[in-house]
Amino acid sequence: MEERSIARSSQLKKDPEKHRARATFVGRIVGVASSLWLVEEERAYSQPHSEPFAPTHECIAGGVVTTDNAESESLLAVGDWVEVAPTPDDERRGVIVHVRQRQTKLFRRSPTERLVQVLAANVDRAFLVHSVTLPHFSRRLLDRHLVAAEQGGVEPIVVFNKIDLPIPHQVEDAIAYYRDRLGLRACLTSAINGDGIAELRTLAEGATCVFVGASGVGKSALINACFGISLQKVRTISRKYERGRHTTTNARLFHLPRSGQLIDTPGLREFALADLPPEELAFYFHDFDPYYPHCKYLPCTHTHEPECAVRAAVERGEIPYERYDSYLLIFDSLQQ
Ligand SMILES: Nc1nc2c(ncn2[C@@H]2O[C@H](COP(=O)(O)OP(=O)(O)O)[C@@H](O)[C@H]2O)c(=O)[nH]1
Ligand SMILES: [Mg+2]
Ligand SMILES: [Zn+2]
Repeated sequence: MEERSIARSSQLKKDPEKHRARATFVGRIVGVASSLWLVEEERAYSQPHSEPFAPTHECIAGGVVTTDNAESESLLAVGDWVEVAPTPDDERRGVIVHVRQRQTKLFRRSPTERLVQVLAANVDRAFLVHSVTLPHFSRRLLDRHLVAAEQGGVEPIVVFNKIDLPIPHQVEDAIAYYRDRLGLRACLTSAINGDGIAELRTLAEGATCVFVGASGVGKSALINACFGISLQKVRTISRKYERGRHTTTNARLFHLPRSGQLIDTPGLREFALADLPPEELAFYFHDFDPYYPHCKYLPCTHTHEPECAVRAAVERGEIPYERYDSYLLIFDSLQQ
């Protein structure tokens, strides 16, 4: 969605209250269709839902949109709470005039712009969806997902999907490591035979949850399985996903029957971390925590310093080499 052309708050420092006073309701962005933002009214959140969708207003971002969020972030994202002014003579339409402060967010570095791209805003949990095979499991991607979730204040839940297929040994080891050693909440699922779906649904209850993961891991299939109906198109794995279409804007929010929301996001070809100085990366690798105080030179980046306790732990096999390797790769990418 074209948002760079939209004037932001700086123009409006003079009289922001007057600008916002045009709004007649508060709503939440739940998706996008034909370049229009779909906004549900706030009252849709106070009642249980019999349908996954509530009625929406199709909104444009007004000529001027003020925001409580940083200028370096996406102006609008699915999950945002926005203030909307009506369009004369058409109550199903509207103009977004203001974006409220995001409480949490899941974000990455935009692959095309100098921008922190918010994939979903105001989410409580992130289901980090990885398939145990097809496409092959990537520890490095999971490590980046975990950092991003913590950065944005979102609780991570690792979903290992496609467990109906044979699980490679290294993936078994990884599952044990992330769940038992790192103590993360993990869920083993199959959208095909229904394993783990009830648990997934329980974990999503009463919260706003975003599903993120590479293309083809089964996000849409899992969401469909949670609802028991086909809400989202499930792609055939053989089809190449279209290049250049990694906007977040076809993310979509659905209401669970009792309470809670699920947000599906499109498969992302890249997931680069944003807004993270390299020297802070180690603080997100919690298996380094017990060793860090014993590094000789503090602060220590655990990359080249002599008598580094983290590196020693890797050499003794107490931290898996793959985990440290992924740290080094992310560290390098953050330095660029
Ligand atoms: N064997 C197996 N295939 C799955 C499972 N979940 C999804 N798939 C298949 O994986 C492909 C991609 O699924 P999709 O939901 O579109 O992935 P998304 O890109 O993450 O939304 C489809 O062919 C699905 O049928 C699963 O648990 N087991
Ligand atoms: Mg999908
Ligand atoms: Zn160190």
